[in-house]
Amino acid sequence: MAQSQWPTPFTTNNVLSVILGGGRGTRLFPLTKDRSKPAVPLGGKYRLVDIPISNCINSGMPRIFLLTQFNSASLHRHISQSYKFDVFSAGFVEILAAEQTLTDTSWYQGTADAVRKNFIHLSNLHFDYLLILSGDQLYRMDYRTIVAQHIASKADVTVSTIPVTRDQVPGFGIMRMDPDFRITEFVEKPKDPAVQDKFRLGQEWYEKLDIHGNQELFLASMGIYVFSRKALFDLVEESLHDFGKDVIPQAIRTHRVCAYVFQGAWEDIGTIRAFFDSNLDLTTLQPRFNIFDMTAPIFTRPRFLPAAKINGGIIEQSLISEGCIITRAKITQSVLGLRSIIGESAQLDRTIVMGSDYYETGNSIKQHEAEGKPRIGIGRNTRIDNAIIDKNARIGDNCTISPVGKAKELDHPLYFIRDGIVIIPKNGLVPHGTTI
Ligand code: ADQ
Ligand code: ADP
Repeated sequence: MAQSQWPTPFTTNNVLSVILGGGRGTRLFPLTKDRSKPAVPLGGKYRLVDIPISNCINSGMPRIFLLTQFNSASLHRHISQSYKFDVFSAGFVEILAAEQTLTDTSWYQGTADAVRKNFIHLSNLHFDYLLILSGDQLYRMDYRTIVAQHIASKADVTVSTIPVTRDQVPGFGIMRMDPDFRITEFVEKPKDPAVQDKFRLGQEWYEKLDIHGNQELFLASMGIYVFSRKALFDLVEESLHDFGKDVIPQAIRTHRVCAYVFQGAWEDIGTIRAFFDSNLDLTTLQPRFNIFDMTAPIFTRPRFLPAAKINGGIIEQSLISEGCIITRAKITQSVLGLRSIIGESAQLDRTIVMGSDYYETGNSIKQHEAEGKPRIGIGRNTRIDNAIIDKNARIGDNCTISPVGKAKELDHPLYFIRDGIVIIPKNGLVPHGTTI
């Protein structure tokens, strides 16, 4: 893996970070039905937004704005209870939700518009460089290296990039660069193979970037940008709504825009399939993303929950979070979130159970039983595969939940299927004996 040739900058006090927390969140629906995208639970105990926030903190850049279209209660609670900075630190995480003002009644029109609409909040603070980050990616990056390259190369804008294969090209902004890493052409999500051909990474870059093999590669934007202060205010004009579609293609014509090449593990987790696969990958023997790397920990809300209690059963390659209670169940390649209750003889395979926000009281359980309704958690003898069970769901006894033999996309009063994965929504109820 090529090491950066750029020195670490002297200070990071001059960097401000903005996390793009999500538009309407349609690609992660129904996980975003009752919450904003940054608040979607990840890896059993984290939330999506913990990834870029932790990267910022670990990079010594703790002044963070989180832009979101919709500020859910769970997001607000999570941010205010997780990120409490010392009085002597300049650190903060501030949520800026799309707001209607007397002069502007529209919501964010896109990523660049979201940043521009918050210029008033940014311009009040001291910064020389603005780091713009996406809110739905799983990776670990020391942002000091990209900022250092930005400064050393005297760029106005630096775009973080990663080599990708041709099948991935239609999902990304793709670019060409000159020998000094200056971006000369940029096209957003090209579908036409003839256009794609023009952007194939030249062989001379393979040695320079220490890439082995002859695989055809393209340089993709990761949606992570560094802007120098003046370039930001000059370039992000009212008529330009998105960074990838509008601002970057325009900027390469008038400003010095450079590429920073990142070669670590990086995944976009903005769709149900990508989100599901990335969560399950955490359960493998050698996950692409290492949650156990304590040199750059992933921070989240500290909770005072008891250890998980396992009353027997078989558990293979799974993540079991704090506060779970599992009774003689079989759990394989699954992620169990906080306070998950798994009933006797249940079988879970390739399933994400997000857990629950609270433990149900004995009275509530009795009352539900009297009404023939399940308690929160997974019922006895229930079998589930390839599913996401969102928080506080009540899954009855003797149920079967599987996408096998069903449409890849489906809306049903009890559940949804997206990308071939069954999703039981937050607070959902699946009666005893149901087959899905
Ligand atoms: P996309 O991921 O398709 O492409 P986009 O939908 O603009 O871009 O989302 C980028 C980030 O901004 C996401 O985290 C999203 O949730 C957030 N976002 C979107 N609209 C928002 C809004 N109105 N308010 C706040 N946040 C918003 C981009 C680039 C490509 C690049 C890929 C890499 O345009 O060039 O290759 O990211 O993933
Ligand atoms: P976590 O980060 O632990 O997932 P959330 O912030 O999403 O937690 O939700 C936990 C919150 O759920 C607690 O702050 C608590 O206020 C709330 N809660 C506690 N008991 C109940 C209840 N009976 N019904 C609904 N919400 C509850």
